[in-house]
Amino acid sequence: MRIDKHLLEQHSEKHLPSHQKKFKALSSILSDEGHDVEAILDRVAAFQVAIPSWALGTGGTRFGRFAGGGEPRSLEEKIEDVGLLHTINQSSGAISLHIPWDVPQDYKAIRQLAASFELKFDAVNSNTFQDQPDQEQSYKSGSLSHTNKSVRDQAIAHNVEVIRHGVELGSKALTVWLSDGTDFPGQQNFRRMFERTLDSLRQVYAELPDDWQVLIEYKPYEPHFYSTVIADWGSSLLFCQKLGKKALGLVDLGHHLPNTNIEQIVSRFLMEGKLGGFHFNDSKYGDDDLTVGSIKPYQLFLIFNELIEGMTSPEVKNPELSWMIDASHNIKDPLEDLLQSVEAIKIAYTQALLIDRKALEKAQEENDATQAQEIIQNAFRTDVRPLLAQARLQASAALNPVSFFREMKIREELIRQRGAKAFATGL
Ligand code: PSV
Ligand code: MN
Repeated sequence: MRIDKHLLEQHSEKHLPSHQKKFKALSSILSDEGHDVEAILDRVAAFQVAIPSWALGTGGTRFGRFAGGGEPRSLEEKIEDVGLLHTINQSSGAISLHIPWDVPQDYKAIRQLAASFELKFDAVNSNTFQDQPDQEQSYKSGSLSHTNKSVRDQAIAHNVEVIRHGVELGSKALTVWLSDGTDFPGQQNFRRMFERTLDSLRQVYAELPDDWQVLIEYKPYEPHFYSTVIADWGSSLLFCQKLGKKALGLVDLGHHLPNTNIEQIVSRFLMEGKLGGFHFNDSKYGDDDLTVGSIKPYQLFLIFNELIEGMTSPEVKNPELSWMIDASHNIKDPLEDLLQSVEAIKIAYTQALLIDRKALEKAQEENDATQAQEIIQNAFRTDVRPLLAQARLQASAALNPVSFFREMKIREELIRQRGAKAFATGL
């Protein structure tokens, strides 16, 4: 489904008077405070968040799946859905594929389709956490860490195949999330599992093109409940340091134990020049994969505070980051949820841009905790939504993405085209 530009213009015109009032008020306050509003708008417009191909359908939970209808049935339709999002918000200009859920058949056609929506291919993801029908060895007891070399070899070969698909599409990174772990004390030797995984990852790393990265994701539990080989940021960093320059850590917000100080982890990774990217989502209990910013928007803002501090400090030398969403939907329309998630990420980013860094540094030097809090919360409590809307207006996107999606009855149209019982491949 393609959106006619005129419909976006009509929508924006309708909402323009109220937007202009808000934008005028905010930009005059920000200018008085010494901010360069034009420069902020440029940064907001440039900030793009990749959409995971597996979040376009309702993922459900292990207790059920309530399909909303009109889900994309093929890789082509997944690209069309991300193209739809990008047309609406001009902020979702990339798609992240998961192999073998999204094996491209005709690279040229897939590349052309993505380009027609101005989409790039973000990191490609390997999957050794499920067995495929045609596969010889089972991953029941692990993949890259398995005790049996044949299983490890199969998992290595799969990762290399994923790199090949990515190269054909123009991706520049492989994301490895390893579910390998144990469920019972004594089940495996921790050190040997680590060593076998490192040996396997070295073989995958050797196949990376020069301009590629491998992003190493960590997760403390699930699907295994006693130990995970890459359980935490320390383990991820260890693998990255041992593998080399092209290996970087990936922070999935849902992959931390409750109350973990994720912003400090971000700062540590950046300090070592080893932060590769993000999987954004939100959670209350575990890897809940909820809409970004729906539960802990302050934490998200504090993470962006560290990101901007690190990315703007001359002493921090970290490569460019991959920004991705990793979410699952059960009751919300996936496309509406993704529009809300991208908005939440950009709100946190924009608020963090407003932090008076010089004043904050002074407060920190003077051990003035009260003033430090005043400074960061002043930025956090600024309603920056008119800046995001203005950036969208200037990019010919929808002033209000979710209401545009509803006004245009996009889900109804997708159901009409694809059917009420169309299921996305993936989770
Ligand atoms: C695992 O929970 C994860 O966060 C990894 O990124 C996977 O690739 C993704 O979710 C989909 O299962
Ligand atoms: Mn993830």
